[in-house]
Amino acid sequence: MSREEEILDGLYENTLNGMAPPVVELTKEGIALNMDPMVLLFDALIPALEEVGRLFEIGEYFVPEMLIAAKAMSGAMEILQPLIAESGAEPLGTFLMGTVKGDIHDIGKNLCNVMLEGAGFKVIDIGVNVAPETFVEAIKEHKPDAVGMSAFLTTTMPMFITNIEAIEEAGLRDQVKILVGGAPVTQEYCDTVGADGFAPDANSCVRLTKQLLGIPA
Ligand code: B1M
Repeated sequence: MSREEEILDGLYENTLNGMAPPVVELTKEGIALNMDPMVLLFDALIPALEEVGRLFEIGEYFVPEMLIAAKAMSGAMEILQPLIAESGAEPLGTFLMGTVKGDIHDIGKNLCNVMLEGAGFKVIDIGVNVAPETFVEAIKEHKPDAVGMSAFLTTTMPMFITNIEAIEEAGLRDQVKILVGGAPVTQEYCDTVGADGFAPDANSCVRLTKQLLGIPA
């Protein structure tokens, strides 16, 4: 097995087991060996978190295990983020992004932000557990071209409707394109809440944003 393969295996295993220090070390080593940050992300880190979710679902992992795995992944993301987001060009537009009220999941949202920045958007991240009035205030303040809302729980997905209603009531709906996403969200659900689009992953989030804003791919 090559050192690169060992690094991917090590990243997967250590993220799965929530071992933050080796995840950081292996990420740094991978970068030093010129491995593609996207390979580290999509071939090791994200699959590890998917497995964490599966183990949680079948009752082998509990919240603390999910939490330390997420922390381990975040350590790697801090290193990878600036490498993926390097751009330097004039922004294509401004994207305001937040996780809805009641929901504190942020890894998927952060990954979308990194890819959007990498594609040339200016991203304003208003964090997690974002109340409808905070979305409205942030739209007034930052005047984004697009607003992204993430929800990762079936119980918080209905906040999309509440947020969109608040944006409509504030008279801002026609000034922004609204995208929704997150693990349990579907195109059908997107259609029922009146968003402009749904993207299943970070790459499609970039593609869809460009499409909605009329920016060539
Ligand atoms: Co939570 N959790 N969690 N969790 N957690 C899930 C989401 C769950 C699916 C696990 C499971 O049961 N298999 C489940 C939700 C079930 C459901 O409602 N359908 C769940 C649960 C139940 C919970 C708690 C309720 C557990 C409890 O307390 N009993 C609790 C809720 C807390 C809350 O928010 N109020 C909870 C807590 C946590 C932790 C805090 C421990 C931790 C989050 C840490 C953090 O984010 N900083 C955590 C984690 C880590 C997970 C799993 C394991 C991993 C999530 C993740 O980061 N995935 C997750 C299981 C899973 O998803 N397989 C799970 C990797 C990430 C890259 O993917 O988030 O899907 P994802 O994001 C993707 C796409 O969705 C998309 O692009 C991203 C990149 O490709 N995307 C968008 C995301 N946002 C988008 C926006 C867009 C477009 C695309 O446009 C705007």
